[in-house]
Amino acid sequence: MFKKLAYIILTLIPGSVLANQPKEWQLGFQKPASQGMEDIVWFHDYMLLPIITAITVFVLFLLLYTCVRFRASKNKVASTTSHNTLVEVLWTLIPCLILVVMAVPSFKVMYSQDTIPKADVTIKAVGYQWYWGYEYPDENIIFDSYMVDEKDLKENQPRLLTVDNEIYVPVNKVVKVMITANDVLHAWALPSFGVKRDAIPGRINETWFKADRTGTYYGQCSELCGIKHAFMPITVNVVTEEEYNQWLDKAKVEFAKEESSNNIKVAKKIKEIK
Ligand SMILES: [Cu+2]
Repeated sequence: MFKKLAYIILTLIPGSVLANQPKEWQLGFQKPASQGMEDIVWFHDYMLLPIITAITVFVLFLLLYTCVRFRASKNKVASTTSHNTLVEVLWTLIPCLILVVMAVPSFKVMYSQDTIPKADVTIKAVGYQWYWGYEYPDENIIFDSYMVDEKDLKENQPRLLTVDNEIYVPVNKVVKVMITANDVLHAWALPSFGVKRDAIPGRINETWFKADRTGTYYGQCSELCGIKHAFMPITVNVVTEEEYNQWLDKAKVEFAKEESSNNIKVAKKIKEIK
């Protein structure tokens, strides 16, 4: 009964509310779709936010208390006290302890982001001014991914986030992303997976995610990279293993590395010249 009701309510809510993309007047994060992002959300909601709120309220209370208690009309002769050992030790020690308490779960999250498990799928993402190039090195697939112009959008395709060639990954599999750039700094970021890494020319950064539900996920370049920085979105389709294999079969033909890879073209040219 409850499940049925929940389903009816869910179908009544417009798609945009449930979609994995930013929405108008959004507060907080996008809905997590990986353990990594769930850890980040937990850390933010149950560690950072309560501590920040408590400190802010406490400082505000101290300020107001001082303003009222020591106002000029009630406190004609000001105190000349300039030191108090106990208070000084406390206001050094307590913040230290708060930082230590925060550091423990923070390091845990950072460590899990940094340790890449054995990858099921490896993707190489290359930032260009202004689009992303993708490569599946194990599958000999290579293609470019450009933003779709507003006038060419189909129904339900979000503005500034839709691309012509999306990446496909299987659900519940470890996806390793190797990130680099070809011209200037870019950053490959996907909020629902809790992933953001700089794309640096001449260097490869690695990150990983394991999407735990299917769907279309949107991200953007997150490092100011020039005039069209805002127009190089990232679209990831998380699909079932079966659908992924179907896509692979299609992509191996459509995006075969031999035809589009510059290196191979150059190698062919050199052979011809010889
Ligand atoms: Cu960029």
